[in-house]
Amino acid sequence: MSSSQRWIMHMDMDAFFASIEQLDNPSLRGRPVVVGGDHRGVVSTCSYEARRFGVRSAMPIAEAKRRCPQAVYVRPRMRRYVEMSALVRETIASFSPKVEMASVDEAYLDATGLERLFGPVDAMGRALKAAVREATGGLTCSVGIAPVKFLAKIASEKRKPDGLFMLERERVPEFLATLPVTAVPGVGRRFSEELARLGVKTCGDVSRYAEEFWRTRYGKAGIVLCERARGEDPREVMPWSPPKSESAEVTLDEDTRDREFLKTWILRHAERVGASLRGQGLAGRTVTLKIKYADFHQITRQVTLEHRICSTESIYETACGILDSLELADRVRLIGVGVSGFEAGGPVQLSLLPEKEPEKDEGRRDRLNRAVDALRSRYGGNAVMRGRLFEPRDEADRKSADEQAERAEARRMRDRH
Ligand code: TTP
Ligand code: MG
Repeated sequence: MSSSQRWIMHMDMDAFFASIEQLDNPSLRGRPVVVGGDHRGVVSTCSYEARRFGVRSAMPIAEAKRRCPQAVYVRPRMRRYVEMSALVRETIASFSPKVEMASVDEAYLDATGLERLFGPVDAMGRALKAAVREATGGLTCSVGIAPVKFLAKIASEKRKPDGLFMLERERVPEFLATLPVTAVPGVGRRFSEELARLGVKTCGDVSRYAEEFWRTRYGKAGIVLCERARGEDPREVMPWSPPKSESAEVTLDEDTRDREFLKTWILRHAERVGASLRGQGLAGRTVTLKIKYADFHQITRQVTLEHRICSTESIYETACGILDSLELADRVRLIGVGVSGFEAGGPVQLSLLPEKEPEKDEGRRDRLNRAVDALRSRYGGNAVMRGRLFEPRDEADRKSADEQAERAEARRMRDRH
């Protein structure tokens, strides 16, 4: 067997939130534990002990209580889970130069050509499982190994919990022959119903129709289905690498010296840059204002803050501060705002920052901003307009904003999945 065979490893933590609760509170170990019951009133996840009673993720808590009244019901502690997620990421990073965290509790690793370091790829899988268990103080994960990404993910489900399943290249055809099309990423309920009407239930069934049929009938989705059904998945493991900066700029329709007007653009830029940073879990210390005058002369001015920011308000305030300190030499033709100076070595988890005042404040703004981001991604870019730029004034307002932010956080975790 050639050592250059491509191997993709997928690891997924077992009952992630619930296992952390059991780890942190030994009295919960071996017992049915259900995590959830926030405002949405649904199960986030539950321990394998609770799954025996038919409790599942996304089930209403009330239904879970009917099925398993004896379970211990706990509220999610997102901050702790994110912290654990970062620890898992650091641990598995030592196994391959190409690691892609695909959600809070799962990752792909490119395991190609690493035999000299770890031995055969299944031994590497076992070593990774042991490393995760040790680093976390006892959490287990399941590992799937296959020649391509989507098969590796399916493989990691096969022996859950605490399992390892390896799908060798030679066995891929027989594996696909009986694999339900619903297991292929991108085949949702509607598509699978249509496929069922065509008599296509398994990946093996897909080849009953020519590729041309799939292409003309379903376009891109049809081609992808054909590829996956043949065991092909060209997607690479995409290691995350941070951008150096995030910025937005605009060339104005008419040159202007109107500072208030320029500030409306700063706000829009702050909104865009902030949303992008938050989406990537980034925050930066340096804010840059770029201005091009009517005569095309261009200047940039930077401010470096003591703490990292990513909220729209903080970016806006800082960039406006720079503008206020500027003597405008001419009418302005272009205005841009950028944020840089991200912490080296990976995404910043604002929720994990020590609660120093400025960053704590930034944390609250961040949560508020995320609520807005979530609404936008759900209802479109213009669905939420900022009626006011700063925090809610009184306590009641603040509470509801915090609640909203928490809800968005939960949705974000779910959507990522
Ligand atoms: P999963 O990996 O889907 O579930 P799990 O780790 O709890 O269990 P398994 O052993 O089957 O992998 O999701 C990871 C975490 O994401 C999970 O612990 C809680 C959270 N989550 C939700 O909050 N809502 C959901 O609907 C799902 C599916 C997950
Ligand atoms: Mg999991």
